[in-house]
Amino acid sequence: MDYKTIKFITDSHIAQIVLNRPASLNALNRDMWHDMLDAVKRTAADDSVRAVVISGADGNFAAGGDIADMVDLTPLEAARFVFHPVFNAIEDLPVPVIAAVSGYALGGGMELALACDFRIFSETASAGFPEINLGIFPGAGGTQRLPLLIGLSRAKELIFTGQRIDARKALEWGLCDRLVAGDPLPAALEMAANFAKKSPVALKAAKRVMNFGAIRGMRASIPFEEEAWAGIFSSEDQKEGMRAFLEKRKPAFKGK
Ligand code: CO8
Repeated sequence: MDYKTIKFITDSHIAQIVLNRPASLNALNRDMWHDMLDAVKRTAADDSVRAVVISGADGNFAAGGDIADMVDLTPLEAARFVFHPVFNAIEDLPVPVIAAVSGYALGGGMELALACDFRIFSETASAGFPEINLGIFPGAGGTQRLPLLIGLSRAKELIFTGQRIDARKALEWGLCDRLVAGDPLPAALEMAANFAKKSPVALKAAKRVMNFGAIRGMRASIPFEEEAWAGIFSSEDQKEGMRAFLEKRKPAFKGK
């Protein structure tokens, strides 16, 4: 099946999802929400798939949620835009999921990578959560998954400052598992092919059991995150932060 915003390929027991909106650095928009959820559901229903690789077209993973799509959302609309159903479905896939990250992995893009089991970065990748500079904060599981992965204070530092970190620091901090020179896709496919040789029964059981323990606390907190994240769309700061980005100027936040 052809999708508008992603490429979806299944071959030799490996499903590949390629984010494909290169003109906006693969920013995640509403169409991508639907395309990804459909591809993930098909993957979950396909017993021949033994591993999944997610990457981005044209040298970037994803520069975040699509700001043009979000700027005028009301809190109710923001609650529907948020990508929990897609990212939770990725995390719940019974088989291993590997993010091959090159270029930018920012905001919702990095949150997508966090929902995967593994993250392989190119040496030139750049990661972070710049939402604070837009008058919002990560709203697609990032406030919960990031501390689980790198610890609470480093997670707060990334989210409170909005700074971008390079791939070496991402490796040092545990945000990525491996660095490769050049395109990380071949290394991710090789890892996936190795998983595909293992017993699918044992591997699926191991993932299910390990995720169950790790995510129970996080899942209980996501509705709270969603309420707070959607609520911020009633603030002037959110409108100002996003409009300033789209108008290519610095935001002037008023705390309202
Ligand atoms: N949304 C929409 N468009 C974007 C985005 C984005 N997140 N990122 C880049 N683009 C567009 C630019 O507007 C530009 O379009 P145009 O050519 O029409 O002007 C094009 O992509 C290329 O970008 P730049 O010209 O800015 O490229 P640079 O190389 O100069 O800069 C950057 C690259 C540094 C990545 C810069 O584009 C940038 O800062 N982008 C925004 C990053 C950001 O703030 N991301 C967080 C977004 S908010 C978020 O992710 C929260 C979502 C939580 C819920 C939803 C989950 C998915």
